Amino acid sequence: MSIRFPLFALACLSPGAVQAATVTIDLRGPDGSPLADAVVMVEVPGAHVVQRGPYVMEQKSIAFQPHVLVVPIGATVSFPNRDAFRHHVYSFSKAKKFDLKLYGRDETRSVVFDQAGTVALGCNIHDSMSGFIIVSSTPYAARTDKAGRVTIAEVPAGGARLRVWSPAIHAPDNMMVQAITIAQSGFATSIVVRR
Ligand SMILES: [Cu+2]
Repeated sequence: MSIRFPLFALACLSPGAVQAATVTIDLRGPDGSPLADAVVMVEVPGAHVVQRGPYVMEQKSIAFQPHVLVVPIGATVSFPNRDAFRHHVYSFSKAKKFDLKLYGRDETRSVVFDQAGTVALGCNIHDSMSGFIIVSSTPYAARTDKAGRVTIAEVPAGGARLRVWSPAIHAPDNMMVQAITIAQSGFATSIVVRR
């Protein structure tokens, strides 16, 4: 699934306006298989996030769904419980610490994520429950699909910083960072995550 954020600057088509390009990234794991549920963020100077909620992280069938959710910084995320029993959702992550004490079926709680970074979710009752909320400071952010691919449209051409997050990336914060240059014709690359 790719999430696309329109760029308001596109409305300005005067000469000298920044061209918008499409960024396509193919991610593969160390064994060569497609890396799904990774998050690609393209940081562009001066770009501001846009809130396009609602952002929802369900507890369903004793799992967080989706497993990985990308939200812009400042987003309010709701955590509805769709199971017939209670969950107790928490995070100890630096980007957001919170604790949603036991609540039952079709009840919900919400949390505002006001700091960029990775928020690992857990449930106090069900140790097997694991999920992630990636809080992005750039509007050009999306999750890789089952084919390990992400396509982000309307990114301003020019210098940018590419961030890739996946638990499969063995680096601080599971994050790979590299400088890229986005041509007006677009930017596409394949990245193999090393062990
Ligand atoms: Cu639970």
